[in-house]
Amino acid sequence: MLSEDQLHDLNQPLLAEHHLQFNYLADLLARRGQDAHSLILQLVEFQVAIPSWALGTGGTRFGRFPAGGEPRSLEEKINDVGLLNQLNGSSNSISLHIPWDIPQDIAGLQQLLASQGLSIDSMNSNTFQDQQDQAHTYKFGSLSATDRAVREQAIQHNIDCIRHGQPLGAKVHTVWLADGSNFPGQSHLRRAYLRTQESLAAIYEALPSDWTMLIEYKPYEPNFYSMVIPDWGTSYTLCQSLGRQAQVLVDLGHHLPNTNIEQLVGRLRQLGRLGGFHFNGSGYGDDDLTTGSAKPFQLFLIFNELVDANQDASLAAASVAYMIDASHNTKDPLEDLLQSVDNILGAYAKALLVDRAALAEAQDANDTVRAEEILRDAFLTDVRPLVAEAYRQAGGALHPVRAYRAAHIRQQLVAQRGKFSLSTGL
Ligand code: RM4
Ligand code: MN
Ligand code: MN
Repeated sequence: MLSEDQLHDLNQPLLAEHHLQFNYLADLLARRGQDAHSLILQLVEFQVAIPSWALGTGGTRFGRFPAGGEPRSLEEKINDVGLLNQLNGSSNSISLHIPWDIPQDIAGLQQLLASQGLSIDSMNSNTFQDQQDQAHTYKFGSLSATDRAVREQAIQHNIDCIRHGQPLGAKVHTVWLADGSNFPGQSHLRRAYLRTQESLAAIYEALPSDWTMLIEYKPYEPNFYSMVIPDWGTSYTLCQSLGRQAQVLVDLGHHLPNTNIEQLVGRLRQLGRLGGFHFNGSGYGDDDLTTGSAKPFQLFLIFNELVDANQDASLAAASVAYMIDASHNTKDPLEDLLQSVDNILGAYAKALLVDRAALAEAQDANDTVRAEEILRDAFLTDVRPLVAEAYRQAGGALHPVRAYRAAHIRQQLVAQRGKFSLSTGL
């Protein structure tokens, strides 16, 4: 953990320049009728959960290059998220994947979470890998399997995830289903859907009344001919059949190239079924790169839809769970997460700047150029001083990545945990 004094000292050399930039931006925004301080409050409030499996280096199927000092236990993973949250004040919860993170010492974990000001975001089930002591294989699917015993095992695993999360205060269960088929004819497509629906209904039945069940979709991988839940439409129909506590989860990397993600986000929000996000960057598919690294404009457009919907009085308020779902091979995973959160907050801040009244006017008048210019004005505003000020007001570092490096955090983690410690995950 970093001390308050350390954070203060890390910020000190950056303060003069920060004030200069912040005051300039605040004045500029004031001229446009926007109040920097109320924007900052919204940024401080915005929290992005960190998945336990992003704290170690993720590999590709070709190789893995560990960073050193990776967390070896759930406790160490929580400590890493605590560190991130100290640096940016924007990551106050952690998502767990079962069985990678089966909680053992419940009282100890509760205490650790409380001492770090963290909570558990979501429980995530894993029926895409076989575990050693498992009776039945998921080679041919889990919730959609033709064999009832396999389905029952997968249902039970999901229920166990919920049970593991309850004493830790989790309120969300996320299902990502790897089920599908690799060859035409291998699986009866409609029946696979129906079996999945039935299995999900059994899990939903066990869901506590104050929990949400998030259903993720993905068009390909690990199955390449068909995935049982390939798209948001399928996920949406499953949620509809389950009940109000079931919601669609949008993982930015789970779309085919060129999908208009912001549009489907808007649709789901309008339909009252947008339950959560897995943020990551993607060039081709499930690449799990740093959020907003290659397509910052797309990330901005997604936030633009979210902010627009939130300000639309005709839509019911939605509680959307925001999480990063990334897995890095080349970067220090903690630096990557700090960058992702930074890009997410930047996109959100820019979306808050959009002049919505002027945009609506331009849209109604079919003034294409004016409408696009309004979005560009917001997108091209350098909001970094706003985000930095939000970090500072939350007690964090003006520049989290720089502070992380200046405090030699990775070196300390390597010294504590060793050069070859490996975190669970992909
Ligand atoms: C999947 C999906 C899930 C995540 C696993 C590890 O591609 O994104 O959300 O739990 O990876
Ligand atoms: Mn995901
Ligand atoms: Mn994924």
